[in-house]
Amino acid sequence: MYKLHGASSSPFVRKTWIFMKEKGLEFEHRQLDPLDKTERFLAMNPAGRIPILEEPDGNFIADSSVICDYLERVHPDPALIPADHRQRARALWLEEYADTALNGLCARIYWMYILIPARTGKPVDPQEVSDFKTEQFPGVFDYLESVAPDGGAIVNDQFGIADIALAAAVRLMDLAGDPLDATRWPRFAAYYRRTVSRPSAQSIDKIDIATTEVWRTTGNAPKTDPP
Ligand SMILES: N[C@@H](CCC(=O)N[C@@H](CS)C(=O)NCC(=O)O)C(=O)O
Repeated sequence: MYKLHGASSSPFVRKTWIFMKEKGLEFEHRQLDPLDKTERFLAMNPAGRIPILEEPDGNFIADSSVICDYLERVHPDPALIPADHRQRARALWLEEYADTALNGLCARIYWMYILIPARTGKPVDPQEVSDFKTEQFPGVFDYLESVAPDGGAIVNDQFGIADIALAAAVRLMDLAGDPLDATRWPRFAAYYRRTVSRPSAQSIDKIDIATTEVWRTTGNAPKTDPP
């Protein structure tokens, strides 16, 4: 059976998890603290980042985008990355945008609510959050609002990697307790809610919430599981 290594609060772990569930693949999840760079961790991924996929024969594959692309080739049904060249480029670009520009915002919100207070003992500063959103959110969320579908999926109405990556990042804001403003960005917010209501995404909810509680109370990720 596959093993998926990584702290489940990571949007990149979440993306890979949802992708594997949508494929109907069985796997065991192993917590792996991304900040605890043990020899074992660096042997799995010298870049010291999560997620890492462990194959049944002990082969390791790192990086959520590489893992998803690999699994798409090994398990082509159901297709989650379009075969058409142009649609594939669009889907992978949206995945990249989710992993970088969007994740940068959502992760910052998560840090402001969960990690910074846990590590400094200072409560969240609502003015700082509000200033950050006013300055940074429109550039990304106005764009996503303009491309979000009214119903269905974002690329060729075929659910896949772009929908998963976008939702995996935005979920950080739910976990932080400050969900995306659905009055300001109604179409994107409704589209996001459709993705996270899928069984594949709901299957990680409990562990995500539990992992966030560990970050909130200790300032650290859950301890790395044994191999
Ligand atoms: N491009 C990578 C990004 C992975 C990544 O940055 N993961 C973070 C956790 S969300 C990490 O492992 N950080 C550890 C570190 O930067 O030391 C992917 O898609 O897997």
